[in-house]
Amino acid sequence: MAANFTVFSILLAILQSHFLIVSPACLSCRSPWTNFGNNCYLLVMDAKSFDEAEQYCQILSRLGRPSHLASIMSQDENDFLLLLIKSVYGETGKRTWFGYRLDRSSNSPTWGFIDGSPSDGYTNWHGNQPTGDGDCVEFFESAKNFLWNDLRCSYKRISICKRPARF
Ligand SMILES: [Ca+2]
Repeated sequence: MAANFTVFSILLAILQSHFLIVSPACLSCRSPWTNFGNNCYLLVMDAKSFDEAEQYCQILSRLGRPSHLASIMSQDENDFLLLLIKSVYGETGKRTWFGYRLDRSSNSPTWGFIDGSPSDGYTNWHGNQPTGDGDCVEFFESAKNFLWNDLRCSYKRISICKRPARF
């Protein structure tokens, strides 16, 4: 009986370790994508214009998991992206495109996330931004925060793609 119990314990341990290895959280983002919440993020280090950066992100879409320049819905998500960029570029980070721009399709232009996320909540503009000197938005490190600045979409920046994680 004791031997059977030992065998059972070993089998249980193997099963537990197996399920830990294949749990969805571990498979949700594959390198070089990084997981945060329900999404995966990719730092694209080739400097591109805003439109080039968005086109590149879209190429990385998968079935049911559209990829776009990243929307930023909270300070936590903003802070995560700052850490991601600092992990490559050091404490001063680097000026980076994300998926926020001025939509001029109506008579009254409005700022919005290009992945369609609701844009009536979180923003993190620097000082007196937006100053109206461009329709696209970068963020840059300032006082341990990652603040937003509008500028011309043709400027070349590194960028962040975002797509839903696998479940
Ligand atoms: Ca500006």
